[in-house]
Amino acid sequence: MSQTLAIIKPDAVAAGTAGKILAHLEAAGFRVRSLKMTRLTADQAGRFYAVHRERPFYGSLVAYMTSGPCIPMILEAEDAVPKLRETIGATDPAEAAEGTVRKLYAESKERNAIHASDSPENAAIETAFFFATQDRIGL
Ligand code: 3AN
Repeated sequence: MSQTLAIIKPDAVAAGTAGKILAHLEAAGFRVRSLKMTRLTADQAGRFYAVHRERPFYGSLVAYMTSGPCIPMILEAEDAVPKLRETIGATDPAEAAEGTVRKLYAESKERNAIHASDSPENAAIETAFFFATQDRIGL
């Protein structure tokens, strides 16, 4: 078993689809190991997306990610990182496969409902970003 980090983003929380997304993830075979609701500060969102700092959409991305509460969570499954990326679908919902979380629930390429770590290394970094050691269940 391995773990990865997901975030149900502010658009989905505001739209009231967080519960449906959680049910979708559980039905896909993920076990929720830790979960909380939090509202990112601009500093936190900026650090979380530091890799995109030079991109034209960075300011808008930080504004969106701080626009309301989000729900970070630790998910566990076999090959959790690639399995979750497949379950959520492409960044742009217009390009996401049928039945994926983003196809079903994302509004746009920016407001795309859910984040998932893109490598085991980033999963470890992003998990530590949101959860203290005592809140990381199953490690
Ligand atoms: P993913 O979330 O699929 O790993 P990344 O890491 O390329 O995609 O992008 C991080 C976040 O930045 C996306 N989830 C989305 O909210 C936003 N984003 C990515 N590309 C664009 C874009 N071209 N225009 C606006 N927002 C974008």
